[in-house]
Amino acid sequence: MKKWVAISLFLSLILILLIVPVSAGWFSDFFAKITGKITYTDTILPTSSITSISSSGVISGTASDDAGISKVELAIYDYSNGLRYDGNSNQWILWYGGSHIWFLASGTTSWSFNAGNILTLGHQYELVSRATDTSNNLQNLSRSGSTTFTYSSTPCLLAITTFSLPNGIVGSSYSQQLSASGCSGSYNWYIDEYAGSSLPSGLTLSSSGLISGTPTTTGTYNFMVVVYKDQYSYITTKQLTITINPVTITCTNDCSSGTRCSGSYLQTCGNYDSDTCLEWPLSTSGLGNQFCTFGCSNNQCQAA
Ligand SMILES: [Ca+2]
Ligand SMILES: [Ca+2]
Repeated sequence: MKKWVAISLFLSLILILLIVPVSAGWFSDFFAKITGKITYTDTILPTSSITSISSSGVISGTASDDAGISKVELAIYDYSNGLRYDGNSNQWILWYGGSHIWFLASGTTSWSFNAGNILTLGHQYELVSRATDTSNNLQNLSRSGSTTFTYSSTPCLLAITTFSLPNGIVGSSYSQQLSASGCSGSYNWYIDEYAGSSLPSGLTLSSSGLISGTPTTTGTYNFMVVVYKDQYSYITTKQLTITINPVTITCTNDCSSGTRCSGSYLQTCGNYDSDTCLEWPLSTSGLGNQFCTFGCSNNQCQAA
């Protein structure tokens, strides 16, 4: 009988050990769901790109996100007339600058907009897309799909596909090739130079899109790159940034702490030059030195 009591107690203990954590987890999850304590923070922004335009004016593209896309919007500019399209009133209005006027495209991860009835043959357009994810995050506009095209029987989309550039270091050579896609002919690149748009000093952009040179000054530099093809028939721009960092000096500590005698001077371990490491002061510099009137002995100034 005692044996059965012991076995049943043992089994009960195992059962409790198994059930309690599971139940606790279930209850806490269930409770958290009711009270909304489990909150998922969606920090990944959606992206979108414009992939094609058909001869009938149907613009298509894609969008992606970790949580899902809720909508894709477009903004269209008619460069030939200085107009922008107001998708809400379905009319072209004068473009005096200012923010984009967004209107909805059809679809989400794969989207399209039939612009056939609003485009004019021979006109040049700029097209921008932006996606919103299901957590209501907007696409970062500096990474938005942006392209230009001339509407013709064989329209093509020109887009800059370089979104970011690596940092550089003062005094070290730098070389990065910019990239673009779409349309026939060779790419021609230049920097749109205006106040606040310049490459780091020491760097240049070649007409083939190579940023190269040796940076001379630290800082973060924003600039507008322009690419065009076929005598400016196709042209598009993008804002890019390069950060130039200072030279990182690598060094080793010649000492860690304490003092020592050097001739008749008592020296203190410290940082006496331009690097970040510790060293003994130069005996001739006198920096950090304490004169030992009666000379040094056993790493100490000698007594009189
Ligand atoms: Ca997201
Ligand atoms: Ca030093």
